[in-house]
Amino acid sequence: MTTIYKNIRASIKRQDRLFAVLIDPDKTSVNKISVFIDKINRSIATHIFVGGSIVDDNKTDKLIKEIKRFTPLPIVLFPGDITQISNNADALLFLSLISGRNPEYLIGKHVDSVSKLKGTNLEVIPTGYVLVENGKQTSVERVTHTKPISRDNIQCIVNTAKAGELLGMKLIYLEAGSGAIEPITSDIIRSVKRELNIPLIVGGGIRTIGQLENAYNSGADLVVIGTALEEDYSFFEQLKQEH
Ligand code: 1GP
Repeated sequence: MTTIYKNIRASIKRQDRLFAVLIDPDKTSVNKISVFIDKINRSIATHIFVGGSIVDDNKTDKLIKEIKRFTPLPIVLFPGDITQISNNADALLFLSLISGRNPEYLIGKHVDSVSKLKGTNLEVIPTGYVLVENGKQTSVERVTHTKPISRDNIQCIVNTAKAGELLGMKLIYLEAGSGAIEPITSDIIRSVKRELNIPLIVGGGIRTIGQLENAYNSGADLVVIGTALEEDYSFFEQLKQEH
């Protein structure tokens, strides 16, 4: 099954804006999830991403089962580790950290995950994950022992994203890091988008409607917000669906 990716491509063709709320199982209580999901359901969200850099074993699976009870939205794994792979999700961003040079996060974890993936029905979407420096060290850097690409080196960011596409990846995810001080800049998004023929995801540090709009207007096809919504549910008020 390749429904989710096909739907992403079809939505982009229609010039729809895609929006994912990121839920980090380590920061989210299963008991309170229904209230959060209700807010997501009433918002412009088209996808729910689930994952985090460091998550205790089994938390992800339990949380996804609970999320599914309350929403029809597709649940896409955005895993920091193999332990976060859950057959209860709909799809998996099979992330390769192409901004870094740590073989474990380029191919090692992927090889290790194969036997686990064999037993699932997950739609696996190969995704080039590009970490861009944002002014402070992110948990992705700490966990993966990789350096992000300097935000001033736009050519290197563009070439990295394009190399991902040429390697056959189906999505590129430009990441400033969860809770980043500065989101990915318009210049970077625009420059990457110009060269890409595959959908572009942008996330990290987006806290305002202005920053969200800016990401779309610069060329992001799907924007991800986690921290800002986790910390302040009232932000959902500005993300309501228009009826
Ligand atoms: C992190 O891109 C996501 O991987 C979302 O970042 O938590 O800063 O919204 P925030």
